Amino acid sequence: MLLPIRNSTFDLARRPLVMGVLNVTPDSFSDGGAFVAPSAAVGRALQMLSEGADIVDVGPESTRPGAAPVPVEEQIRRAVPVIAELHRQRPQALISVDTRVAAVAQAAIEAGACIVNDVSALRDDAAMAGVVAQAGATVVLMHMKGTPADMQAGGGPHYDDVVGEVGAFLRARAAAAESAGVARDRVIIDPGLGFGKRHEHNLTLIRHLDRLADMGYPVLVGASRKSFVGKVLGVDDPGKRIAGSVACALLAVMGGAHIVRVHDVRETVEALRMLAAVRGAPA
Ligand code: HH2
Repeated sequence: MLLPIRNSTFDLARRPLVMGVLNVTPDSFSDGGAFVAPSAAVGRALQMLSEGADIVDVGPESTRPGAAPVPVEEQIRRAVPVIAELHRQRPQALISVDTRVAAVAQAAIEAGACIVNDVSALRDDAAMAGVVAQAGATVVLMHMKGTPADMQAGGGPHYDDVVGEVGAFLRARAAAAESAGVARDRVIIDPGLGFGKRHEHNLTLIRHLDRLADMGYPVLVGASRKSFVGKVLGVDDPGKRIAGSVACALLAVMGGAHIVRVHDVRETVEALRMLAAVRGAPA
């Protein structure tokens, strides 16, 4: 499967891509506060690129369960200097912005971002699809049931067939993006692990990822350090969920995922290189 991003085309059948998480927030669930200073954030981005990240995903708003929305100006103030400086130092690097707000996406694109990672799948801001289409940006459409404020209330929502329902939602959101002018080949879909899902739903989605991969869009999976990993392992500290997270990234790629969104880039890249070697890919 081919994925154009900016002026390059990536052959996702040849190699999955690794998206490194860079949260420029004070309150993200696993790395909140660590990269609020722009220089620390740019340093972390450069480190992730040197460890083999293909994309750096800059997030100015935590979407952890219960998180409150962050005002637009504050999101721009957090993200734009980091994106601009990273783009200045590494003009070829693929930078994504993790936002649900069109004005933030627009400012990020002007600063050098080429991917909009919208966990609301273009639903929260009516202007978002137009911003993506106009810029020719690539967009990540993620499934979420509810909002970050309420999605895990009572342990999470009910599904009769979680894979089928997530797939139908993503198909509808991809159609909406395309009718707003986003090119079909610039759309990436994501089951949204941890976003309005009970424990078993997250595991079921990873087990049946092939059904989402069969939809014909590149599939991105973000399992990294999430609570369901901690729950399986009995590990409360998100920073100590690395092995479980790497296992999920491998399982996701083996199940058909094309892009994995991770905090622990070096470990994930090494695991994926082992997978490629065993599968017989050229070194
Ligand atoms: N997960 C998080 C944030 N953004 N975007 C996509 N496309 N897929 C995901 O699974 C996803 C995402 C949550 O993780 P993190 O960014 O580490 O935490 P926080 O939202 O607290 O900043």
